[in-house]
Amino acid sequence: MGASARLAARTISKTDMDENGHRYWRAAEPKPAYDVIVVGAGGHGLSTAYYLARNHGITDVCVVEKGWLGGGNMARNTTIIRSNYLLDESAAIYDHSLKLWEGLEEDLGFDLQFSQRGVLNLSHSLQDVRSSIRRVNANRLNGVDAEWLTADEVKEFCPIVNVSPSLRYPVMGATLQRRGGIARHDKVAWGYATRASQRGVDIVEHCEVTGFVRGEGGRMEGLETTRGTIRAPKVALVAAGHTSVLASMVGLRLPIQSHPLQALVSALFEPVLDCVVMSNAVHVYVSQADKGELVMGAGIDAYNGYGQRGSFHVIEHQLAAAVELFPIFEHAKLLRTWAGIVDVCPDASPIIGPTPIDGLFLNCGWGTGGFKATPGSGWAFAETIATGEPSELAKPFGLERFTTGALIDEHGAAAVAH
Ligand code: FAD
Ligand code: PYC
Repeated sequence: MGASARLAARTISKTDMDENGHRYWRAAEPKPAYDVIVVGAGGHGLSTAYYLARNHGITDVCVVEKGWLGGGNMARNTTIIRSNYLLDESAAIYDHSLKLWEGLEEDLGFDLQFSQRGVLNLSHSLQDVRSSIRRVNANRLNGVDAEWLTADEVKEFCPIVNVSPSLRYPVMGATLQRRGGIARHDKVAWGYATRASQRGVDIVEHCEVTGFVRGEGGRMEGLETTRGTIRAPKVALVAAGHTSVLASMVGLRLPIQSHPLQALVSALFEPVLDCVVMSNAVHVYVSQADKGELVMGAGIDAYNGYGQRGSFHVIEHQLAAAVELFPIFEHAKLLRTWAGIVDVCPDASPIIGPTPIDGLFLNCGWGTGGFKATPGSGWAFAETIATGEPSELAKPFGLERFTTGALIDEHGAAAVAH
Protein backbone atom coordinates (compact mmCIF):
# COMPACT_ATOMS: atom_id res chain seq x y z
CA MET A 1 0.00 0.00 0.00
CA GLY A 2 1.40 3.44 -0.91
CA ALA A 3 1.98 6.16 1.68
CA SER A 4 -1.08 8.20 0.72
CA ALA A 5 -3.39 5.17 0.78
CA ARG A 6 -2.01 4.22 4.18
CA LEU A 7 -2.67 7.72 5.46
CA ALA A 8 -6.18 7.74 4.05
CA ALA A 9 -6.92 4.48 5.86
CA ARG A 10 -6.18 6.11 9.18
CA THR A 11 -8.07 8.51 11.35
CA ILE A 12 -5.97 11.46 12.38
CA SER A 13 -7.21 13.45 15.33
CA LYS A 14 -6.22 16.99 16.22
CA THR A 15 -4.37 15.80 19.28
CA ASP A 16 -1.98 13.72 17.20
CA MET A 17 0.52 16.51 17.05
CA ASP A 18 3.84 16.66 18.86
CA GLU A 19 5.03 19.70 20.77
CA ASN A 20 6.74 21.09 17.66
CA GLY A 21 3.53 20.90 15.68
CA HIS A 22 4.64 17.85 13.67
CA ARG A 23 1.71 15.65 12.82
CA TYR A 24 1.90 11.96 13.48
CA TRP A 25 -0.76 9.36 13.64
CA ARG A 26 -1.92 6.43 15.61
CA ALA A 27 -3.69 4.00 13.35
CA ALA A 28 -7.40 3.64 14.08
CA GLU A 29 -7.37 0.20 12.45
CA PRO A 30 -4.45 -2.12 11.80
CA LYS A 31 -3.52 -3.28 8.30
CA PRO A 32 -4.09 -7.00 7.70
CA ALA A 33 -0.34 -7.79 7.53
CA TYR A 34 3.00 -6.41 8.73
CA ASP A 35 6.63 -7.55 9.00
CA VAL A 36 6.59 -7.38 12.81
CA ILE A 37 3.86 -7.01 15.43
CA VAL A 38 4.94 -5.68 18.82
CA VAL A 39 2.47 -6.40 21.64
CA GLY A 40 2.40 -3.63 24.27
CA ALA A 41 2.79 0.12 23.80
CA GLY A 42 4.68 0.65 27.03
CA GLY A 43 8.18 2.09 27.07
CA HIS A 44 9.85 -1.12 25.94
CA GLY A 45 7.40 -1.86 23.10
CA LEU A 46 7.64 1.68 21.77
CA SER A 47 11.44 1.84 22.02
CA THR A 48 11.62 -1.56 20.28
CA ALA A 49 9.50 -0.24 17.42
CA TYR A 50 11.58 2.94 17.22
CA TYR A 51 14.92 1.10 17.07
CA LEU A 52 13.53 -1.46 14.57
CA ALA A 53 12.89 1.50 12.29
CA ARG A 54 15.92 3.63 13.19
CA ASN A 55 18.64 0.98 13.45
CA HIS A 56 17.39 -1.71 11.09
CA GLY A 57 15.16 0.07 8.55
CA ILE A 58 12.19 -2.16 9.51
CA THR A 59 9.22 0.17 9.41
CA ASP A 60 6.33 -2.14 8.50
CA VAL A 61 5.68 -2.60 12.19
CA CYS A 62 2.44 -2.56 14.17
CA VAL A 63 2.40 -1.91 17.91
CA VAL A 64 -0.86 -3.19 19.42
CA GLU A 65 -1.97 -1.99 22.83
CA LYS A 66 -4.98 -3.17 24.82
CA GLY A 67 -5.36 0.17 26.61
CA TRP A 68 -3.79 3.44 25.61
CA LEU A 69 -0.23 4.27 24.73
CA GLY A 70 2.06 4.44 27.77
CA GLY A 71 -0.74 3.75 30.28
CA GLY A 72 0.74 0.66 31.98
CA ASN A 73 3.87 0.54 34.11
CA MET A 74 5.35 3.23 31.91
CA ALA A 75 2.88 5.72 33.39
CA ARG A 76 3.15 4.33 36.92
CA ASN A 77 6.86 4.09 37.62
CA THR A 78 8.96 6.47 39.68
CA THR A 79 11.44 7.08 36.83
CA ILE A 80 14.67 6.28 38.64
CA ILE A 81 17.55 5.73 36.25
CA ARG A 82 20.87 4.15 37.25
CA SER A 83 23.22 1.44 35.99
CA ASN A 84 25.01 0.38 39.18
CA TYR A 85 24.17 -3.32 38.86
CA LEU A 86 26.43 -5.95 40.40
CA LEU A 87 26.86 -8.54 37.66
CA ASP A 88 28.73 -8.05 34.38
CA GLU A 89 25.79 -9.03 32.16
CA SER A 90 23.45 -6.57 33.90
CA ALA A 91 26.01 -3.77 34.05
CA ALA A 92 26.52 -4.14 30.28
CA ILE A 93 22.87 -3.72 29.30
CA TYR A 94 21.92 -1.15 31.96
CA ASP A 95 24.96 1.01 31.30
CA HIS A 96 24.34 0.81 27.55
CA SER A 97 20.88 2.05 28.40
CA LEU A 98 22.24 4.90 30.53
CA LYS A 99 24.56 5.94 27.70
CA LEU A 100 21.54 6.01 25.37
CA TRP A 101 19.65 8.14 27.94
CA GLU A 102 22.58 10.57 27.87
CA GLY A 103 21.94 11.24 24.15
CA LEU A 104 18.22 10.51 23.95
CA GLU A 105 16.85 14.05 24.07
CA GLU A 106 19.01 14.89 21.08
CA ASP A 107 18.22 11.65 19.26
CA LEU A 108 14.45 12.01 19.67
CA GLY A 109 14.40 15.79 19.52
CA PHE A 110 12.29 15.87 22.68
CA ASP A 111 12.78 17.45 26.09
CA LEU A 112 12.53 14.40 28.38
CA GLN A 113 13.40 16.26 31.60
CA PHE A 114 16.32 13.84 31.96
CA SER A 115 18.18 14.95 35.07
CA GLN A 116 21.39 13.27 36.26
CA ARG A 117 21.05 14.42 39.85
CA GLY A 118 22.71 11.40 41.48
CA VAL A 119 21.24 8.27 43.10
CA LEU A 120 22.07 7.28 46.68
CA ASN A 121 21.48 3.69 47.85
CA LEU A 122 21.62 3.70 51.66
CA SER A 123 23.18 0.94 53.77
CA HIS A 124 21.78 0.16 57.21
CA SER A 125 23.73 -2.86 58.47
CA LEU A 126 27.24 -4.22 58.32
CA GLN A 127 26.17 -6.78 55.72
CA ASP A 128 24.56 -3.99 53.70
CA VAL A 129 27.82 -2.01 53.89
CA ARG A 130 29.91 -4.96 52.75
CA SER A 131 27.70 -5.84 49.81
CA SER A 132 27.38 -2.18 48.80
CA ILE A 133 31.16 -1.65 48.77
CA ARG A 134 31.52 -4.86 46.79
CA ARG A 135 29.04 -3.43 44.29
CA VAL A 136 30.96 -0.14 44.04
CA ASN A 137 34.12 -2.11 43.22
CA ALA A 138 32.31 -4.32 40.70
CA ASN A 139 30.77 -1.25 39.05
CA ARG A 140 34.15 0.42 38.66
CA LEU A 141 35.65 -2.71 37.12
CA ASN A 142 32.83 -2.51 34.56
CA GLY A 143 33.48 1.18 33.85
CA VAL A 144 30.30 2.24 35.66
CA ASP A 145 30.72 5.31 37.89
CA ALA A 146 30.22 4.50 41.58
CA GLU A 147 31.33 5.95 44.91
CA TRP A 148 31.05 4.88 48.52
CA LEU A 149 29.98 7.62 50.97
CA THR A 150 30.25 7.46 54.76
CA ALA A 151 27.23 8.51 56.83
CA ASP A 152 28.72 12.01 57.26
CA GLU A 153 29.29 12.29 53.52
CA VAL A 154 25.69 11.19 52.94
CA LYS A 155 24.55 14.04 55.19
CA GLU A 156 26.72 16.48 53.26
CA PHE A 157 25.36 15.26 49.88
CA CYS A 158 21.74 15.15 51.03
CA PRO A 159 21.24 17.24 54.18
CA ILE A 160 17.64 16.11 54.85
CA VAL A 161 18.61 12.46 55.47
CA ASN A 162 18.50 11.58 59.16
CA VAL A 163 21.86 9.93 59.96
CA SER A 164 21.32 9.75 63.72
CA PRO A 165 22.82 6.51 65.15
CA SER A 166 19.70 6.10 67.30
CA LEU A 167 17.49 5.29 64.29
CA ARG A 168 15.85 1.86 64.17
CA TYR A 169 17.95 1.18 61.04
CA PRO A 170 20.80 3.73 61.25
CA VAL A 171 22.37 4.98 58.01
CA MET A 172 25.88 3.51 57.88
CA GLY A 173 26.82 4.88 54.46
CA ALA A 174 25.61 4.79 50.87
CA THR A 175 26.62 4.11 47.32
CA LEU A 176 26.37 7.09 44.98
CA GLN A 177 26.02 6.99 41.22
CA ARG A 178 26.29 10.60 40.05
CA ARG A 179 25.22 9.75 36.47
CA GLY A 180 21.96 8.31 37.83
CA GLY A 181 18.79 10.38 38.07
CA ILE A 182 15.26 10.67 36.73
CA ALA A 183 13.31 11.56 33.56
CA ARG A 184 9.71 12.38 32.72
CA HIS A 185 8.11 9.01 31.81
CA ASP A 186 5.16 10.20 29.70
CA LYS A 187 7.47 12.35 27.59
CA VAL A 188 9.68 9.32 27.00
CA ALA A 189 6.70 7.24 25.84
CA TRP A 190 5.42 9.99 23.54
CA GLY A 191 8.91 10.76 22.26
CA TYR A 192 9.46 7.17 21.16
CA ALA A 193 5.89 6.84 19.83
CA THR A 194 6.09 10.03 17.80
CA ARG A 195 9.41 9.28 16.19
CA ALA A 196 8.52 5.63 15.51
CA SER A 197 5.25 6.73 13.99
CA GLN A 198 6.97 9.33 11.81
CA ARG A 199 9.14 6.52 10.43
CA GLY A 200 6.03 4.54 9.44
CA VAL A 201 5.21 2.42 12.50
CA ASP A 202 1.47 1.99 13.23
CA ILE A 203 0.38 2.21 16.87
CA VAL A 204 -3.07 0.73 17.42
CA GLU A 205 -4.70 1.42 20.78
CA HIS A 206 -7.64 -0.41 22.38
CA CYS A 207 -6.53 -3.54 20.54
CA GLU A 208 -6.17 -6.48 22.91
CA VAL A 209 -4.43 -9.67 21.86
CA THR A 210 -6.73 -12.63 22.44
CA GLY A 211 -4.95 -15.43 20.57
CA PHE A 212 -2.21 -16.44 18.13
CA VAL A 213 -2.28 -17.52 14.50
CA ARG A 214 0.10 -20.43 13.90
CA GLY A 215 1.33 -21.85 10.60
CA GLU A 216 3.17 -24.94 9.51
CA GLY A 217 5.23 -26.48 12.29
CA GLY A 218 3.58 -24.09 14.73
CA ARG A 219 5.45 -21.03 13.44
CA MET A 220 4.06 -17.56 14.16
CA GLU A 221 1.79 -16.11 11.51
CA GLY A 222 0.00 -13.43 13.46
CA LEU A 223 -2.42 -12.53 16.20
CA GLU A 224 -6.11 -12.59 16.99
CA THR A 225 -7.12 -9.28 18.53
CA THR A 226 -10.27 -7.45 19.54
CA ARG A 227 -9.85 -5.60 16.24
CA GLY A 228 -9.54 -8.71 14.14
CA THR A 229 -6.71 -10.85 12.81
CA ILE A 230 -3.36 -9.18 12.11
CA ARG A 231 -0.70 -11.18 10.31
CA ALA A 232 3.08 -11.04 10.62
CA PRO A 233 5.86 -13.63 10.52
CA LYS A 234 7.40 -12.09 13.66
CA VAL A 235 5.57 -11.35 16.91
CA ALA A 236 7.29 -9.65 19.84
CA LEU A 237 5.66 -9.85 23.29
CA VAL A 238 6.57 -6.83 25.46
CA ALA A 239 3.58 -6.75 27.79
CA ALA A 240 5.32 -6.38 31.19
CA GLY A 241 3.13 -7.96 33.95
CA HIS A 242 0.96 -9.73 31.34
CA THR A 243 3.51 -11.47 29.11
CA SER A 244 3.18 -14.79 30.93
CA VAL A 245 -0.60 -14.73 30.34
CA LEU A 246 -0.02 -14.19 26.63
CA ALA A 247 2.75 -16.80 26.43
CA SER A 248 0.49 -19.37 28.08
CA MET A 249 -1.88 -19.01 25.08
CA VAL A 250 0.79 -20.76 22.99
CA GLY A 251 1.65 -23.25 25.70
CA LEU A 252 4.80 -21.46 26.85
CA ARG A 253 5.13 -21.43 30.63
CA LEU A 254 7.31 -18.56 31.85
CA PRO A 255 9.10 -18.48 35.22
CA ILE A 256 7.50 -15.15 36.06
CA GLN A 257 5.38 -13.93 38.95
CA SER A 258 3.24 -10.82 38.66
CA HIS A 259 2.98 -8.53 41.69
CA PRO A 260 1.54 -5.09 42.35
CA LEU A 261 4.20 -2.45 43.01
CA GLN A 262 3.00 0.76 44.61
CA ALA A 263 4.05 4.37 44.60
CA LEU A 264 2.64 7.71 45.67
CA VAL A 265 3.10 11.45 45.29
CA SER A 266 2.70 14.16 47.88
CA ALA A 267 1.00 17.47 47.33
CA LEU A 268 3.43 20.20 46.20
CA PHE A 269 6.24 20.55 48.74
CA GLU A 270 8.95 23.18 49.13
CA PRO A 271 12.14 22.23 47.23
CA VAL A 272 14.18 20.15 49.70
CA LEU A 273 15.61 17.23 47.72
CA ASP A 274 17.86 17.50 44.67
CA CYS A 275 18.99 13.88 44.38
CA VAL A 276 17.37 10.42 44.53
CA VAL A 277 17.57 8.46 47.78
CA MET A 278 16.74 4.76 48.02
CA SER A 279 16.74 2.37 50.95
CA ASN A 280 16.17 -1.28 50.20
CA ALA A 281 16.31 -2.24 53.89
CA VAL A 282 13.53 0.08 55.05
CA HIS A 283 11.48 -0.19 51.84
CA VAL A 284 11.31 3.39 50.68
CA TYR A 285 12.81 5.55 47.97
CA VAL A 286 12.17 9.17 47.05
CA SER A 287 12.90 11.96 44.62
CA GLN A 288 11.34 15.38 44.18
CA ALA A 289 9.74 16.24 40.86
CA ASP A 290 10.52 19.56 39.19
CA LYS A 291 7.05 20.86 40.12
CA GLY A 292 7.58 19.95 43.79
CA GLU A 293 5.76 16.67 44.46
CA LEU A 294 7.67 14.11 46.49
CA VAL A 295 7.65 10.88 44.44
CA MET A 296 7.92 7.84 46.70
CA GLY A 297 7.83 4.12 46.17
CA ALA A 298 7.77 1.00 48.31
CA GLY A 299 8.75 -2.66 48.02
CA ILE A 300 6.46 -4.97 46.03
CA ASP A 301 3.19 -6.23 47.49
CA ALA A 302 4.04 -9.78 48.55
CA TYR A 303 1.01 -11.44 46.95
CA ASN A 304 0.53 -12.16 43.23
CA GLY A 305 -2.15 -10.10 41.58
CA TYR A 306 -3.33 -7.75 38.86
CA GLY A 307 -5.10 -5.10 40.95
CA GLN A 308 -3.61 -1.72 40.05
CA ARG A 309 -4.63 -0.27 43.39
CA GLY A 310 -2.32 -2.07 45.81
CA SER A 311 -2.83 -2.62 49.51
CA PHE A 312 -2.96 -0.01 52.24
CA HIS A 313 -0.57 -1.63 54.75
CA VAL A 314 2.34 -1.38 52.28
CA ILE A 315 1.83 2.36 51.92
CA GLU A 316 1.51 2.74 55.68
CA HIS A 317 4.93 1.09 56.26
CA GLN A 318 6.47 3.01 53.41
CA LEU A 319 5.41 6.34 54.90
CA ALA A 320 6.56 5.35 58.40
CA ALA A 321 10.00 4.57 56.93
CA ALA A 322 10.04 7.80 54.95
CA VAL A 323 9.29 10.00 57.97
CA GLU A 324 11.94 8.20 60.04
CA LEU A 325 14.59 8.73 57.37
CA PHE A 326 13.46 12.24 56.39
CA PRO A 327 11.86 13.93 59.44
CA ILE A 328 11.01 16.99 57.31
CA PHE A 329 8.44 14.88 55.42
CA GLU A 330 6.26 14.92 58.52
CA HIS A 331 4.69 18.03 56.99
CA ALA A 332 4.01 16.49 53.57
CA LYS A 333 0.44 15.70 52.50
CA LEU A 334 -0.40 12.56 50.53
CA LEU A 335 -1.95 13.39 47.16
CA ARG A 336 -2.31 10.13 45.23
CA THR A 337 -1.31 6.44 45.40
CA TRP A 338 -1.40 3.72 42.73
CA ALA A 339 0.15 0.41 41.70
CA GLY A 340 1.50 -1.12 38.52
CA ILE A 341 1.84 -4.85 37.81
CA VAL A 342 5.47 -5.87 37.61
CA ASP A 343 6.80 -9.20 36.34
CA VAL A 344 9.52 -10.72 38.46
CA CYS A 345 11.81 -13.61 37.43
CA PRO A 346 13.40 -15.83 40.11
CA ASP A 347 16.81 -14.23 39.49
CA ALA A 348 15.39 -10.67 39.27
CA SER A 349 16.73 -10.32 35.71
CA PRO A 350 14.75 -9.90 32.49
CA ILE A 351 14.07 -12.35 29.67
CA ILE A 352 15.00 -11.08 26.19
CA GLY A 353 15.26 -13.25 23.12
CA PRO A 354 13.76 -15.75 20.71
CA THR A 355 11.58 -18.61 21.97
CA PRO A 356 11.24 -22.26 20.91
CA ILE A 357 8.33 -21.06 18.72
CA ASP A 358 9.58 -19.88 15.33
CA GLY A 359 8.88 -16.14 14.94
CA LEU A 360 7.93 -15.50 18.57
CA PHE A 361 10.17 -13.20 20.65
CA LEU A 362 10.00 -12.24 24.33
CA ASN A 363 11.01 -9.16 26.27
CA CYS A 364 9.72 -9.26 29.85
CA GLY A 365 10.63 -9.85 33.49
CA TRP A 366 12.08 -6.38 34.09
CA GLY A 367 10.28 -6.38 37.42
CA THR A 368 10.70 -3.27 39.52
CA GLY A 369 13.55 -1.88 37.41
CA GLY A 370 12.64 -1.64 33.74
CA PHE A 371 12.08 2.08 33.28
CA LYS A 372 15.79 2.83 33.31
CA ALA A 373 16.26 0.03 30.77
CA THR A 374 13.74 1.45 28.27
CA PRO A 375 16.31 2.59 25.66
CA GLY A 376 18.75 -0.31 26.13
CA SER A 377 16.01 -2.93 26.14
CA GLY A 378 14.43 -1.63 22.93
CA TRP A 379 17.86 -1.38 21.30
CA ALA A 380 18.87 -4.97 22.15
CA PHE A 381 15.42 -6.42 21.42
CA ALA A 382 15.11 -4.69 18.04
CA GLU A 383 18.46 -6.21 16.99
CA THR A 384 17.29 -9.62 18.20
CA ILE A 385 14.04 -9.40 16.20
CA ALA A 386 15.74 -8.01 13.12
CA THR A 387 18.44 -10.70 12.95
CA GLY A 388 16.49 -13.54 14.55
CA GLU A 389 19.44 -14.13 16.88
CA PRO A 390 19.97 -12.73 20.40
CA SER A 391 22.06 -9.55 20.30
CA GLU A 392 25.29 -9.52 22.36
CA LEU A 393 23.59 -7.53 25.13
CA ALA A 394 20.56 -9.83 25.16
CA LYS A 395 22.41 -13.15 24.89
CA PRO A 396 22.82 -13.83 28.64
CA PHE A 397 19.12 -13.08 29.26
CA GLY A 398 17.65 -15.87 27.13
CA LEU A 399 14.86 -18.12 28.34
CA GLU A 400 17.18 -21.16 28.24
CA ARG A 401 19.03 -19.93 31.35
CA PHE A 402 16.23 -21.41 33.44
CA THR A 403 17.11 -24.87 32.15
CA THR A 404 20.92 -24.47 31.90
CA GLY A 405 21.06 -22.89 35.36
CA ALA A 406 23.10 -19.90 34.13
CA LEU A 407 20.98 -17.50 36.19
CA ILE A 408 21.88 -13.82 36.54
CA ASP A 409 21.04 -13.43 40.19
CA GLU A 410 20.81 -9.67 40.57
CA HIS A 411 19.10 -9.59 43.97
CA GLY A 412 22.22 -7.94 45.38
CA ALA A 413 21.45 -4.89 43.27
CA ALA A 414 17.68 -4.89 43.78
CA ALA A 415 16.82 -1.32 44.50
CA VAL A 416 13.48 -2.08 46.09
CA ALA A 417 12.70 -5.11 48.15
CA HIS A 418 11.49 -8.21 46.30
P1 FAD B 1 4.17 -1.32 30.41
O1 FAD B 1 4.10 0.18 30.32
O2 FAD B 1 3.38 -1.97 31.46
O3 FAD B 1 3.78 -1.86 28.96
C1 FAD B 1 3.17 -3.12 28.70
C2 FAD B 1 1.91 -2.85 27.89
O4 FAD B 1 1.36 -4.09 27.44
C3 FAD B 1 0.81 -2.17 28.72
O5 FAD B 1 0.54 -0.90 28.17
C4 FAD B 1 -0.36 -3.14 28.63
O6 FAD B 1 -1.62 -2.50 28.54
C5 FAD B 1 -0.03 -3.91 27.35
N1 FAD B 1 -0.69 -5.22 27.28
C6 FAD B 1 -0.82 -6.16 28.27
N2 FAD B 1 -1.55 -7.20 27.83
C7 FAD B 1 -1.89 -6.94 26.54
C8 FAD B 1 -2.64 -7.64 25.55
N3 FAD B 1 -3.22 -8.83 25.80
N4 FAD B 1 -2.81 -7.05 24.33
C9 FAD B 1 -2.25 -5.84 24.05
N5 FAD B 1 -1.52 -5.14 24.97
C10 FAD B 1 -1.34 -5.67 26.19
N6 FAD B 1 11.71 1.01 36.92
C11 FAD B 1 12.83 1.78 37.03
O7 FAD B 1 13.82 1.54 36.33
N7 FAD B 1 12.88 2.83 37.89
C12 FAD B 1 11.86 3.12 38.73
O8 FAD B 1 11.93 4.09 39.49
C13 FAD B 1 10.70 2.30 38.67
N8 FAD B 1 9.68 2.55 39.51
C14 FAD B 1 8.54 1.81 39.44
C15 FAD B 1 7.48 2.13 40.28
C16 FAD B 1 6.27 1.48 40.15
C17 FAD B 1 5.14 1.84 41.08
C18 FAD B 1 6.11 0.48 39.14
C19 FAD B 1 4.80 -0.22 38.97
C20 FAD B 1 7.17 0.13 38.32
C21 FAD B 1 8.41 0.78 38.46
N9 FAD B 1 9.50 0.49 37.64
C22 FAD B 1 10.65 1.25 37.73
C23 FAD B 1 9.45 -0.63 36.69
C24 FAD B 1 9.09 -0.20 35.26
O9 FAD B 1 7.97 0.64 35.28
C25 FAD B 1 8.79 -1.42 34.39
O10 FAD B 1 9.81 -2.40 34.51
C26 FAD B 1 8.68 -1.06 32.90
O11 FAD B 1 7.89 0.08 32.74
C27 FAD B 1 8.09 -2.24 32.12
O12 FAD B 1 8.13 -2.03 30.73
P2 FAD B 1 7.00 -1.25 29.88
O13 FAD B 1 7.19 0.20 30.09
O14 FAD B 1 7.09 -1.68 28.48
O15 FAD B 1 5.68 -1.81 30.57
O1 PYC C 1 15.29 -0.13 39.91
O2 PYC C 1 16.12 1.78 40.60
C1 PYC C 1 15.20 0.96 40.49
C2 PYC C 1 13.90 1.30 41.05
C3 PYC C 1 13.61 2.38 41.78
C4 PYC C 1 12.31 2.29 42.11
C5 PYC C 1 11.80 1.17 41.58
N1 PYC C 1 12.80 0.57 40.92
